[in-house]
Amino acid sequence: MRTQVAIIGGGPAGLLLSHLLHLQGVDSVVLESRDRDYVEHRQRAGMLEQGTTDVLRDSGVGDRLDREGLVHHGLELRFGGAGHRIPMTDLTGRAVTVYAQTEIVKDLVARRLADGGDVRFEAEVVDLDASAPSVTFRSGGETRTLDCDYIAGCDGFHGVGRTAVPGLRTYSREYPFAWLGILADVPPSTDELIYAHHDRGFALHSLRSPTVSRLYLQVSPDEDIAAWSDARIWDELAARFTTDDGWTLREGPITDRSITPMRSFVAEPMRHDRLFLAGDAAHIVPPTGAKGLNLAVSDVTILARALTERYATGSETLLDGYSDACLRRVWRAEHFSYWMTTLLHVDPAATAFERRLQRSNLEYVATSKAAATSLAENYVGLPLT
Ligand code: FAS
Ligand code: PHB
Repeated sequence: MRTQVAIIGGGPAGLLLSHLLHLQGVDSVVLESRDRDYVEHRQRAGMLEQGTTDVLRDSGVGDRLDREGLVHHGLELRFGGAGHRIPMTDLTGRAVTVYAQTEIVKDLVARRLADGGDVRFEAEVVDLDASAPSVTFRSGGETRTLDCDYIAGCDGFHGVGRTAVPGLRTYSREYPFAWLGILADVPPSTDELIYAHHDRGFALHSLRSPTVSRLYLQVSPDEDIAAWSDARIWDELAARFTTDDGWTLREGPITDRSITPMRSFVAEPMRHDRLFLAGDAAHIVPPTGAKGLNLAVSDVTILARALTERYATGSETLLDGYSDACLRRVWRAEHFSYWMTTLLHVDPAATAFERRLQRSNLEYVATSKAAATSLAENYVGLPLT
């Protein structure tokens, strides 16, 4: 088998790359180890930067996003029994959109297949050669080889792509907490996200639609999810969102729950020979800054431009600059995600002095226009240059 670009992984990064390349007449094959149903229903991100919605809309897969996405112009920081709104659009002129990652994946799979795209599910890549280049995958009990000009490793944190880069430099931080995330069939109790800092721990009220809420609780990294009954989850959420003015949290049936570890991770370089890493395959951010999915989109937008230039003009200038171009944006998002995480979570090992500094930081962001603008600018996302 042969194609121009072999794409490992059918998550948002791999599917969007295949779509953007198709629009520029560049062929690709997407190899995804899981089945379609699993990939389309795996609960993950839900907050889109302005740049991400622009890329999806401009590339023709934004119709349902425009119909069903919820545009937000602000968010709330809640601590000390009171809420503090950050008016992001007033401060930056840009907005964010709530639209679940599951829906983006469904839109991209449907569009790729409608355009005659070669997206193969239950096709696990078991080996790759970044210089040949070629990938070896198992599908339907057979082992096959796909020859190509370039390989895109869009296979997430636990994929094979990164293992094929010799001399990789990695940078990481593990956090002493995790997130217990739930999906609930209850109308959201807020029309903008609430990031709550409470002595009992962090909590986030997000949403998926006017009838479905998405909420997160800070728990310990080795938390046993079986120890959390629905009643305990709602009680703990209500406690952490408490305000002096008696704000109430609506409760309802919980339809999905999971625990997500919190880590920061960056692998450099994001290119080795004819192999290019993108998305979670190269970097992980704690979800507090809502950057994971958005970074995956910016990586493949930069990679699609570089591959398109290569096929259109023969020039490899943008390909040679790919890793540096992505890493500038990655480290900005890493810092912002680390900063939001340490601003809002309770670190069990923090000293009394550090807890007071954290409180002062929260009050500064809630009262200083300059500090609020910095948060807003990073949250809505810096323009994709
Ligand atoms: P993905 O991990 O989405 O996709 C990689 C794909 O490659 C997967 O489908 C996998 O099955 C496939 N694959 C792996 N190995 C393969 C192989 N050998 N052969 C073929 N295919 C292979 N971000 C937020 O902003 N908010 C959140 O709430 C949030 N929650 C998250 C919860 C979890 C549990 C995780 C892991 C991440 C979460 N994120 C969240 C971040 C998330 O949105 C990621 O940034 C995003 O999925 C990255 O997309 P991809 O890079 O495409 O990787
Ligand atoms: C989500 O809606 O899943 C979400 C939103 C914002 C975050 C993390 C997750 O920071």
